[in-house]
This record gives sequence, structure tokens and C-alpha cells, in this order.
Amino acid sequence: MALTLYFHPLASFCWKPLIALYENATPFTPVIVDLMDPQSAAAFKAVWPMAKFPVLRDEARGCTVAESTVVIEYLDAFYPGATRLIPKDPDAAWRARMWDRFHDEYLQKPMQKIVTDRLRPEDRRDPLGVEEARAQLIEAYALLEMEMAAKRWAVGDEFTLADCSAAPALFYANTVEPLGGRKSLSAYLDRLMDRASFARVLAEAEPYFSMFPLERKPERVRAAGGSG
Ligand SMILES: N[C@@H](CCC(=O)N[C@@H](CS)C(=O)NCC(=O)O)C(=O)O
Repeated sequence: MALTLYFHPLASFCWKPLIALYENATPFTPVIVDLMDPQSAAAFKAVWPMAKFPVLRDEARGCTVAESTVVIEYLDAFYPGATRLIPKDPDAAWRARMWDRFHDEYLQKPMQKIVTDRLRPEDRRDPLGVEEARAQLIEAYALLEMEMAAKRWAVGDEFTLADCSAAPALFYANTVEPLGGRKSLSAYLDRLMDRASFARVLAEAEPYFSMFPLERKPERVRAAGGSG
């Protein structure tokens, strides 16, 4: 098989390309990287010395593709399927890229800050940084609640790159800082969880949820409640 994805099933950034691959039933070989295992970590570093996942290796084209957004751009360009993750329409394309950046910068990163702070030794934690990260999430929720009031997907009617990034970002953000009564955003998260590609990612990640370092573990429960 030409494509290999290096990833970990619990790692939020890795869910982005997994969703993209499942959307288009693109064949690939999954390689789970365990950074705690010296052999697995060394093998991964030989592919990508930064040792950050996800990373896609395309043997057929001789390319190593890092960064979750770029992996999706690459798949859309060289292994396109029925779901065009980067829309053909230039106006929809910049919107997809803008919301992808928004989800990564203002949801994923603050969520990651809150989670990784818990992995630090207790006397080296960063309470102010965590407080700022929570404030950032709440600010992003407020904007997205307005944005999603009239939209099905992040850019409108079509599922795109921006939804691949929203899914893990919102799912984990909701675990560390619940969406609360934000109806449009909760309904959007429910739609994402109902999407077959993301439902598969969640089902495959579920056995690892107990490894999540916060007391409140991720759960596959509807954010808005009911049938949505
Ligand atoms: N900007 C990168 C972020 C990748 C990233 O932070 N990956 C995390 C997992 S979600 C990782 O590799 N963590 C392992 C580590 O930092 O040692 C992307 O979009 O791919």
C-alpha cells in the first residue's frame, strides 16, 4: 500500500487526517506510534525527526508529509475522492482554510495546553496558562456559537477540511471545558459525531479514552442531548 499514516488513536491532531482518509475510503496502512516505547519512537523519528504526529508517508510519490492540515491538503490534491476537502470554489476554499486555522489555534491549542499541563510534575504546572487557555476556549465558543447558528458544516453545505479540524477540537474541548448551553455549537458537534468518518475515528479511539489524563474522560455522548 502506498500510503502510511503514523499516528496515535488518542491524539487529537491525528484525528484530522483519519477523518479525511475515512471520508473517501482512501486505502492506507495505519502505524500506531508509542512515544513511550523507545523502539517505536526511534522508528518514527527516522521518518520525521520532529516526532510530532500525524505524518503521512507516500512511498509511491516518495513524499513525507507532516502537519495535519497539510496532510489533508495533500490527500485532496493527490488522492481525491467524493468528498472534496478543499473546495474547488476559491471563496469556499479560503473559508475552509481560515476555519481550519481557527479550530487549530483557538480550540485545539488551548485544549492541548489544559491537557498537557496535567502531565507536568505538580510543582512545574502553569495555572495562569491554563486559566488563559480556558478563557480562550470560551471566547472561541462564543464566536462559533454565532457562526454555526445558520450553517450545517463549517463552510456551509459541504463537509470540508474545516470540519475535519472542528471534530477533534470540539470533541476534546467539550471534555475539558463543556460547551454548556451553546445550542448551535452543541448541535454542530453532534452532527460531526454522527458523520460516519468521525464516528469510526471515535469508535477506534474509545478503548484509549481511559488514558486521558484529566478526571473527566472523553465520552461518546451527544453534546446537545436528544436525537439532535
Ligand atoms: N501542528 C501539528 C501539531 C501536531 C501535534 O501537536 N501532535 C501531538 C499529538 S495531538 C504530538 O505529536 N504530541 C506528541 C509530543 O508532543 O511529544 C499538526 O497540525 O500536525
